[in-house]
Amino acid sequence: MTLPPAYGRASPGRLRSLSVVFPAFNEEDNIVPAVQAALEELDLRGIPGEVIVVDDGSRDRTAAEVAGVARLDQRVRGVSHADNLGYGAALMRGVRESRCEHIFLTDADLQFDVRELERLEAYTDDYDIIVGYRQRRADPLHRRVNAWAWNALVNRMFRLGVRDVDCAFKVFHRRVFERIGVASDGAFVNSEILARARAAGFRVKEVPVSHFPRRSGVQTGAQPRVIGRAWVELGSLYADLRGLGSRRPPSA
Ligand SMILES: Nc1nc2c(ncn2[C@@H]2O[C@H](COP(=O)(O)OP(=O)(O)O)[C@@H](O)[C@H]2O)c(=O)[nH]1
Ligand SMILES: [Mg+2]
Repeated sequence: MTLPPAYGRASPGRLRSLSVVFPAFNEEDNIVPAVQAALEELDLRGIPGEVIVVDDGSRDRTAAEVAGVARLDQRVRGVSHADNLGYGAALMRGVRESRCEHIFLTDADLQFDVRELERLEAYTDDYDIIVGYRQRRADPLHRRVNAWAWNALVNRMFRLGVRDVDCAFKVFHRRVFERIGVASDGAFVNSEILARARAAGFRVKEVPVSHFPRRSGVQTGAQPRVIGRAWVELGSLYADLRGLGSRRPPSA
């Protein structure tokens, strides 16, 4: 499938084509409803597009479930990592696989309502990046407190200027990823993308979105392994942006 960038309606604030990217780790109960909701949204709004699921070494039936829906709808594509490489690695794999003019990065765990894409779409003509922020975050108190501190820290260190860095409801024009390179394989990826995009001068708009409790599957965002990796990647980016890094900056 090749989608010409100018395909579809030309009215202002409308998506001409959209790649929906779901990173998924052990989401066998959530992934099919998540993909179906995305397809319905594309259909309802008449947006040509594709849905890409990056199964990041899941040990459950996630990949098989995706293969099932992909057989029924050719807009759906599943790619799998043999091992669990991390949230950032999966997200960026999805970006590399994507072919549409805009890229919608969201989660596969049904904690967001894909129908609220319309709120972000309204700004796609005037901004390169539109990010959601969770009006009322449906996570346990300790997660909300940690997230508040983390947001304050990364905003200050990298001048991100967004109130909910890790809100998994973001639309990017693909020119952003053609310009910036991203090195983080873990959960720090959201901060890195925004820091590099801001530094490159891309325009960012924030929009409120709803958030719902996870009904099935296990939340991994607060595991010590995930948090430890985010701290290491934060240090790498800081060193890189200050020109102290021993590693080469990533290429786009
Ligand atoms: N690719 C990848 N995705 C993950 C990993 N851990 C979680 N995810 C996905 O990332 C999204 C958010 O994960 P979740 O555990 O709910 O994080 P939280 O909402 O921040 O607590 C879901 O779509 C998960 O399937 C991982 O190790 N690799
Ligand atoms: Mg979640």
